[in-house]
Amino acid sequence: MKFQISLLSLAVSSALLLSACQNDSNAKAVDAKAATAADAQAFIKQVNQDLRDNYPEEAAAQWVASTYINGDTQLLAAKANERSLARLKENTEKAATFSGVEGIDPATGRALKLLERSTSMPAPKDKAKLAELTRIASKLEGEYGAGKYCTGEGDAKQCRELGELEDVLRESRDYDKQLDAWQGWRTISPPMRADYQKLAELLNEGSQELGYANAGEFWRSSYDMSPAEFEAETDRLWDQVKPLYQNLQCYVRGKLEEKYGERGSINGMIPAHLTGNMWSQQWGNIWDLVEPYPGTGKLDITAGLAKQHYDDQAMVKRAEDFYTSLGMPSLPESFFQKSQFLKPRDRDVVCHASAWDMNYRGDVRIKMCIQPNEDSFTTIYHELGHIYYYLAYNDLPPLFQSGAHDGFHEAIGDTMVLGMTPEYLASIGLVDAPKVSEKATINAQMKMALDKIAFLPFGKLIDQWRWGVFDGRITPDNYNQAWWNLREKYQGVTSVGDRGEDFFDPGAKYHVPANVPYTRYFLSYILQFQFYRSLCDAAGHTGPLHTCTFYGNKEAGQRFWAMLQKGQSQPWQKTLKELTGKEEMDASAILDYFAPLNAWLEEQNKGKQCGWDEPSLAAK
Ligand code: X8Z
Ligand code: ZN
Repeated sequence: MKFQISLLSLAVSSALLLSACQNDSNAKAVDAKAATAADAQAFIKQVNQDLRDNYPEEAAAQWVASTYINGDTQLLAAKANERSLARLKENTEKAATFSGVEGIDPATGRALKLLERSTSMPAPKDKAKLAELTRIASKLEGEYGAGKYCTGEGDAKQCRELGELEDVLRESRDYDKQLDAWQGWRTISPPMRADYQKLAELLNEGSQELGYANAGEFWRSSYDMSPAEFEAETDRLWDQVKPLYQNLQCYVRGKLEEKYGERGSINGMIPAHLTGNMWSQQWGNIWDLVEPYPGTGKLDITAGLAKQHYDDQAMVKRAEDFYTSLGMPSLPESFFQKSQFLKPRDRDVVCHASAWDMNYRGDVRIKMCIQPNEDSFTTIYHELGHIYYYLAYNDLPPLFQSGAHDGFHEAIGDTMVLGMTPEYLASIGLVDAPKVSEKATINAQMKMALDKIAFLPFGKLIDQWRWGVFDGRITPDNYNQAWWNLREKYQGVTSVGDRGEDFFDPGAKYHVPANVPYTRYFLSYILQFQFYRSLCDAAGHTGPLHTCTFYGNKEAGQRFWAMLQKGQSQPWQKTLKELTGKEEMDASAILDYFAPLNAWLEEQNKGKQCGWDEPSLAAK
C-alpha cells in the first residue's frame, strides 16, 4: 500500500492517505443532469492531479509523526489527515453524481468506483466528528508506538519497550519471565479502550453515509466482488488450510508439553506466552523446542547474520540483491538516505515495520527498527516487496497506484521469502550447505510452517473481531472476551490468568490501534504460494515445489514486474490470471508445498488426542 499511512497501513500506500485530494478552488461544479462522460474523465484527471499536488504534504506529516512521536507531530498528522479525508468526502460525493452517465470509458469508471474506497478510514461529513476521528486515530497509533511496560517506582522505576519484551519471548525459555513480558506489554492497551470504541462508532457513521451497513462491510467491499461473496471466500480458503494448521498445532503443543510439563498446554490449547512471539502469530522463534531432527544441518539465520557481521545496511543490501537478481532496478539513493532502518535512541517512534511512497514518484522509504535477527531479515524482504510495487506502478495515475488488492501488496515480499531456500541461504553464507535427505526436508518445511501455517488463523481472526465490533455482534462490554473466544476457536491458543474486560488485548496488536485492516495478510499467506508456484514455473523449475528458488531468474522477475506494473488498474482476478492462469485465490499451492510436512505431522500425531475444546461465546 502506499502510504496508507497512519491510518493506513503499513505498507503505507497512497491509498489512504491519500485520500483523494482535491483542491477546492479548482473543483468544477458538476451538474448531475448535464454531466457527460467527458466531465467524468476531466473530474478523474483533476482528482489525480490533486493527489499528486497534495499527497506529499500528508505523507510528510505522517512520516514525521511516526518517526518522532509527540503531541505536536500528532496534531500535525491529524490535521493533515483531516484535510485529506474532507477532500475525499467531497470528491466521493461528486463521483456519485456521475452514476448513470452513459459512455464513460472503463478506466474512468473504475477510478470513480475506487475513489471512495481509497481509505480504511471512512469519515463522517460532520466537521467536528471528522476532527475527532483523525485526532483519535493519531493518538491511538502514537500510544502504541510509545507503549512501555514499567515496573517499580521512583529511582527503581524501570521501563521496557516492545522490542525488549519481544527479546524475552524470543530468547528466554523461563515460563514466568515469558509470562511477565507477555502480560507486561498488555498493560499499554487498557487506556485505548474508550478511544477505540469511539473510533469504531465514527467509522461506522462514515460508512453509513456512503451507503454501507457498517465499517466492516465497507472494508469488505474492496475486492471486486460483493462483501458477502468476499466473506464466503475467506471462509472457503480457511476451510482448505484448517486441517494442516490443526496438525501443526497438535505437534507444537506436544513439544511445549515436553518442555513445560503440565503447563505446556491448557485444554488442548497452546498458552499464548510460550510461542516465542508476542501475539503467537508466528512461531519460528521456538525452533529450538520443535526442530524435528536436531543436528540435521543448521537453519539458524540469526547465528549466520552474527557470524558474518551483518549490520542493518548489509541486511537491506542483501534483500535488495534478491530483487535486482530478478532484473528489477536498484533502489534509489534517496531510499538509503531517508529511510529509518534503526530505532533512534533519543525518542519514541512507531517501530512496527512499514513501507512508504511519499510522493507517487520515487521517494520511497521503509521505517523499521532493524535488529540483527531472522525476523528483521525476512521483514526487510517483505517491506521491499511493497517498495518495488510502488516503483513498478509509479507511472500509473495515482488512483491506480495500489495493489491489485491489498493482499497482493502484502504477498510480494513474502514470495521472495519463499524463494529463500536453504540452498539460497547457503549460497550467501548464512546457513550450512544443506544436506539432501528426508530429514533435512522435514526440518526445512517445519521452519517455514512455523511462520506460514501458524499465521493463518491469526490472519483471519483479527478482522473477525473487528467485523463483529463494527456490526454490533461484539459490544464494548465483551470486547476482550470475544477476542479470546476467537483466539481459542481459530488458533487453539489461550491466555493464562484472567483476561477480563479490565483489559483490552486487541489494542496490544499494532493494526488495531493503527486501524489497518488485517484480512489482507490472511489472503497474502495463501496468494504468495500461488505467486511462488508461477514464478517457479516461469523459471523452469521441476521437482517438488518447496525445493524451488527463482533467485537470479530474469524470466520470473519479468513476469512478476509485469504484474506489479498493473497496480489496481484492473480487477484483481484479471491480474491474478495473467500471472497464474487462474482467477481465483486458492490454497492448492500452499497445500502442495507443505505436502511432505503434512504427511509427516499426521504420522507424528498418530495416537495423540489432537484438537481442543472450542469455547462457547458465553463462557470462557
Ligand atoms: O504488519 C506486517 C508487516 C508490515 S505490512 C511488517 N505484517 C503483519 C504483522 O506483523 O502482524 C507482516 C506479517 C503480518
Ligand atoms: Zn506489509
